[in-house]
Amino acid sequence: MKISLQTLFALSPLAVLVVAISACDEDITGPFEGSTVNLEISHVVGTADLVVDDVIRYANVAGNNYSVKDLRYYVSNFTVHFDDGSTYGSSAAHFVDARASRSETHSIQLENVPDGTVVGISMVYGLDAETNVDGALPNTLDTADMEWPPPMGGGYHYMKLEGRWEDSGNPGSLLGYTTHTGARFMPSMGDTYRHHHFINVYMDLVDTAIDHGESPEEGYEIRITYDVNDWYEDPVTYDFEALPQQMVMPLLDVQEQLMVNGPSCFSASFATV
Ligand SMILES: [Cu+2]
Repeated sequence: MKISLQTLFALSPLAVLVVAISACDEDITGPFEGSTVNLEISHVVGTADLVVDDVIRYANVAGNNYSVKDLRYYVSNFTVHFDDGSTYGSSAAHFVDARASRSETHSIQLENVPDGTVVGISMVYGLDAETNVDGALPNTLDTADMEWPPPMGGGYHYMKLEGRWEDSGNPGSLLGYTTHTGARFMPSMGDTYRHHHFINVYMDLVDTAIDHGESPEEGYEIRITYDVNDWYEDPVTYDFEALPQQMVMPLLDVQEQLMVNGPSCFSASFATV
């Protein structure tokens, strides 16, 4: 859906929202100029680096052998947590494509982070309710590809994870899977409200001081490791063979299962570079 800016301003609550989103880098300002923290995401499957292609390289805890030929997603609302309980963050949403050829999407900068002792970082995997609105994200090819069908509620996919898997009952035969997550609102299926399936993720960090004053030339980096295999375990075992279909967008129980498994996909460590 395309809306002109003028139309948006006519719908003023929505306009305020969109302006807030497009100005996310400015939404936390002040006279203090803190440190820039680079968030660097690396994608792995267990102990192996993720290779995005159509080769069956991986196995999950249910015993499904699978490939990952596509992994694209949004992360948003990065927030740094300090030892005194204070937080600092940005509501910005970031598109990530796990392919090595799109590694520029694997680095996210958090600007003006104040001094303090950092004990954790949190984020939303996907988009929160305010951001997951048609037209809210910049109009790019990546964005267009992530749109969620209007008959299923509109907005955007949080994740497109696709590949093929080996059917154990039929060795050698490969079937496709499309693990797409997002918010569902389908009155025809009985929905009386929008089912938001975004995931709140909190990653512990070993206490690390950010000190802008003493080492302004130093860059701080938080390395986030995203293990794709953890979608399939902890706490719920996810088995391709047990699913009624691999296109899981309309399946509330599968979306909810992915929601509870998602947080364990992520861990973080601090580095000074
Ligand atoms: Cu989809």
